[in-house]
Amino acid sequence: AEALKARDVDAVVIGGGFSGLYATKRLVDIGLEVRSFDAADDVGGVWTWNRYPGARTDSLHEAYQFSFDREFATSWAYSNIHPTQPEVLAYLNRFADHFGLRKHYTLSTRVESAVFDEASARWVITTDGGETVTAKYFVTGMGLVSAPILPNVPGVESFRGEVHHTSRWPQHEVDFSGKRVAVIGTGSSGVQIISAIAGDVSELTIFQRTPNWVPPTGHRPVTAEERTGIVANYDEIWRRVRQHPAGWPWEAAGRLALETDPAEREAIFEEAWRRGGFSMLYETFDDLFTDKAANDVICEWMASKIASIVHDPATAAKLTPSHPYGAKRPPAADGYLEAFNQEHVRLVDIRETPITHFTERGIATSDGEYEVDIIVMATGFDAITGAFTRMDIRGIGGKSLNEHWQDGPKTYLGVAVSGFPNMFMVAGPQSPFANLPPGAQEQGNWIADLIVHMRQQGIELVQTTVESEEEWTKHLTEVAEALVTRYGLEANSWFAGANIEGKPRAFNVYFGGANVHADLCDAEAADGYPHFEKVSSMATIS
Ligand code: NA7
Repeated sequence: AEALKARDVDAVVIGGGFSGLYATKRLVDIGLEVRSFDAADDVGGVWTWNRYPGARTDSLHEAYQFSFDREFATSWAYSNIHPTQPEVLAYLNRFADHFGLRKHYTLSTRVESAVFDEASARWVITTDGGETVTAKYFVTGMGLVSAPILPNVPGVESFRGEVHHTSRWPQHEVDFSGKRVAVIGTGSSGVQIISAIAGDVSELTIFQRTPNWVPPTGHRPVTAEERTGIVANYDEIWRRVRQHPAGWPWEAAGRLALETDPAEREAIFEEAWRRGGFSMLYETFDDLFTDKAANDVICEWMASKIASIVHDPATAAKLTPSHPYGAKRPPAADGYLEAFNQEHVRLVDIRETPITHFTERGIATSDGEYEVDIIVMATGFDAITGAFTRMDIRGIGGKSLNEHWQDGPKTYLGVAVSGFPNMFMVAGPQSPFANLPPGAQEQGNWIADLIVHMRQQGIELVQTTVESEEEWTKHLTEVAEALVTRYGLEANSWFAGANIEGKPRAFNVYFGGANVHADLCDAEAADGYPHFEKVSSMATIS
């Protein structure tokens, strides 16, 4: 069947997760011939890779899906309020099946390069399967966190036990029972797997570089009433999602921490902590991002919570972050802090005692060797830009995207890049940090609408302008610097490219709100795409 797939198509899409699947669907809907690729052996995007114990989204069940097809969206429901990895993967598979998307995909195939050929005004895409495909439109949906990184210390190949990166988890179950296990990294993946396996292992050693604020998830089954509510309140849920800065089905809290009486504040924090997940950040007070003093109040409260849960004061102190809440992507996990009260769980602060190298038996730090059977790398990703910079993408004049982004990404609205005509990104660099599926749907629709517009107007190519890119990058940077997200630079946040030595320090995501971004995208379309140059043939583009 593969051999029958066309080598010259209207559009190539990279990615089989939320972004790529939806873009594929929309482009097929408007009548394009589409070839889509994914390196994984099945559709599902990051959810095919992140199979580690405890993996789940922090997004809420009713909004962690697409809304465009009411019947499809209400024909089933997730079973837990924060859907688990197997359920999200099942949803994406069902989505691909229901809309007949699989036939467009070439799986287990990594796109290695995408080069714009000026003579033919087409994108030339080559894969690690040795195939070359040409297309008029090139659309990426490669994921924000899909290019994994390992610690920058030597010797991992000499370790005799098992090593797994959370996002390259094996298909088979890893048996942790009775094993001595090391987990490196305490981001979202680290805290999830630590909570999930702490009770099974004989020894658990956690290597922490930067502590995180980790509220519980409030994980529980979706109630029968909530299930009915998804159908009954469908329009209201999605109206809220569209209007919320992070794409949650929530309203603003409508109150400020600094204007609330301390006793009432405590009660609000306590209740949000009980509800778990992003409630602490988005359902308590509206000034946490904008006002460092307000953020200090919630951090102080969470610090006392850590001290009340973790028995050993020295461990509690090490687990307490110094950065504002929201300056790094905040994780959530149930029983994470409690795990440190177990005799067999210990915390190694690698700022005090850095990892020097891996050994045959385990991990060596400046303070000695830790012998283990399994090492879990929960060390994260070359986030946001890594999927792009690990490929060879070239636009007009052979200019490489890597070069264009050497000081950090530059895009217009996170969707388009100057000098890279007819290339569109879903959830690309500089797009909003928010609940992903609704954003992927917005952007997929927007791209399809633009292509329809091009066809109606006889436009062959569009590219955004250098000025538009500068304008968006400037605005995005000003927003990030006005909020507590500015502390992300010091806190190793991948929001700011600061989790990797040598990576350009630049804000990679938009913190001005998914709602604001969607409004800007809508206006851009309504105004006839003023931030784009439109050409009817290659001769007029420069
Ligand atoms: P994250 O959030 O980037 O977390 C990675 C963790 O690994 C974090 O604690 C890092 O410390 C730590 N890390 C990274 N490099 C090293 C080295 N060299 N040595 C020790 N520790 C290291 O990735 P996740 O997979 O947890 O989550 C990614 C996103 O996926 C998540 O936010 C959700 O949106 C879904 P650091 O904080 O950088 O000092």
